[in-house]
Amino acid sequence: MRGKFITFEGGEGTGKSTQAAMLALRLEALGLAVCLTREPGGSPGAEIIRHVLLSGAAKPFGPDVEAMLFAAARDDHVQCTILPALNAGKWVICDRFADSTRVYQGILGRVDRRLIKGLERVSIGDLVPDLTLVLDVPVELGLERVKLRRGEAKPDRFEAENVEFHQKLRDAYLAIAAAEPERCVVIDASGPKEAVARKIWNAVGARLDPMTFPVHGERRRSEVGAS
Ligand code: Z5A
Repeated sequence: MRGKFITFEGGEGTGKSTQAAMLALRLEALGLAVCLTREPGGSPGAEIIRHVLLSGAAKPFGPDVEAMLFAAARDDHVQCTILPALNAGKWVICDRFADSTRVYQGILGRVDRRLIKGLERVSIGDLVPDLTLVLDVPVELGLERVKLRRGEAKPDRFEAENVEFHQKLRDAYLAIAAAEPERCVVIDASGPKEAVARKIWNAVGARLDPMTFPVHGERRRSEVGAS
């Protein structure tokens, strides 16, 4: 049986990586096979492109070229990591996916919608997440978390943008979620990590019902009822 595909989306510091890892552990505790991955990256070729993008080396070429590079990375990631895992029955949890290109390059970078759509068609084809969790926090809170995490290190290419940029990001994610309610659930991620994880678990349970997914082993039963 093909696995399920869950993506995490949202602005900076909303807790995507933290929550993706927590969800992966929780699903594994049910006895499910999980592939935890991220974008840009998630496969050897895509990790090389990640370095080019996040270092800012591609910025001088403009948002069209950055969008093409994100799509090239995604194509490699989908072919080498995501599809093989789904076909092997694994639950794939991906920290950012195609919505990030729609928002960062399409809406913020003003890349033509037709180019974004065309790149999506070639990089993901008909692969649509079964569930997209859009983590939402006020911009100031997200930036504060990122600043705390960074310490003395330099902000990366996208962290360095101003507050107005991050507010537009937040609005764009909420607009995508409103337009595709069958795929997306908005999670208020401003509370403590465990409280956010509970909301996510409830959303995953309501949409994908992992308890009923066929698995072998005893660990799954021991988790039933835990919240
Ligand atoms: N990008 C793009 O432009 N186009 C694309 O198509 C794709 C990506 C796929 C990838 O950066 C960059 O690429 C990204 C968009 C762009 N822009 N930036 N910058 P990345 O992979 O390095 O990082 P990110 O995806 O942007 O993640 P993030 O926003 O920096 O963080 P996060 O994953 O949302 O949060 P976190 O790392 O889980 O948590 C941040 C800190 O907050 C950390 O210290 C946690 O311990 C803490 N945290 C988390 N949750 C909580 C709660 N609930 N309370 C308190 N503290 C918390």
